[in-house]
Amino acid sequence: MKSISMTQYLLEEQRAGRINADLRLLIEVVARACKRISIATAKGALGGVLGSAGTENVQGETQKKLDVLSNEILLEANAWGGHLAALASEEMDDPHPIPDRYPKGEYLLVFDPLDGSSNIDVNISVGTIFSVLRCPEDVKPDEKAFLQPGTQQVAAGYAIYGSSTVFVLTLGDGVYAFTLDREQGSFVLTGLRLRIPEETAEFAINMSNQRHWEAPMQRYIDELLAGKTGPRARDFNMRWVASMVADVHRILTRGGIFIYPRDQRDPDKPGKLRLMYEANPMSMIIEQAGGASTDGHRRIMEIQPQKLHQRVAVFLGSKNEVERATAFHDGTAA
Ligand code: AHM
Ligand code: MG
Repeated sequence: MKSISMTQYLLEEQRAGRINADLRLLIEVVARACKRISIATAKGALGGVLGSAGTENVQGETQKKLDVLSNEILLEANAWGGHLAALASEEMDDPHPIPDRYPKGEYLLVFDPLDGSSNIDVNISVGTIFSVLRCPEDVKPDEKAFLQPGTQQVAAGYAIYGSSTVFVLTLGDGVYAFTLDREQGSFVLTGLRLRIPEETAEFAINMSNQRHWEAPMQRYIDELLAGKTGPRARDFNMRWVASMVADVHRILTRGGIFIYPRDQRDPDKPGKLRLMYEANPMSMIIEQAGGASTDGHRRIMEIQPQKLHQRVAVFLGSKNEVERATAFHDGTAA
């Protein structure tokens, strides 16, 4: 079978009138940046990219060298194309305007440049997550312009830097996967209209936080752990990579449920993951593949963001299991 490159796939989407030239360029530029991040990640110790950068981001997390480098790669790649009004990132306090010397476009790009940073130094999969929004007309591209619910995303995707590098994309009509051919240097279409099985017997959660969870969450997981002799009458398997991209990629491939629940450690942090550049893009991908995504109460993509770096509880994956877990929280306050 003749292989189809991402460039060809995007050009065909443009010819069919499903995307415009600017959105095509935007996706190509993000994919090119991901290729550079993939190369830097794969060099590991030889590239001098491991370890801490000695700085903190707006969330008070210590930045790794590769967090900082990946952020710079994405900023630099996207500055000059004329397709963006502004960018925002997990690693920057405020949105980053396009420099005055370059033309501005109609799109906003928001990303987590290197998700799963705690896995960089131990050679476990990490990734880049991104979301594309339209900048409202005649509006300054400041933080307010970004505060749109996930249903407004025009595209979303991630790149996983694992044993192979895979770029997963949705333009709002199905989910497509492209594997990086390292010899050719290009992304090749390897997954068409991916679908997540509705039923699953696999869950992903950081069990070490169990004592901090709310009661409905504790009950739901207790039932899974009870296995064959419990109320669910079957055994469940558990996986937790601690890289959201890797856990989501597994779920996209063979099903499962991923949960990072709200907990009682810090009342200012309803969950760990960030709405705009982790939960929303992953929710769009999961829903486009036939899965579901909630915060335990409502559909994540319908949440009106109040802040760029807002956190949210995340339940996503196989539809029936996400609905069951969400039902445990019905009637309890969000
Ligand atoms: P990061 O963006 O700083 O890397 O944090 C997000 C990551 C997710 O990829 C992952 O699901 C989660 O944090 C793991 O958290 P924990 O270490 O609490 O299990
Ligand atoms: Mg992250």
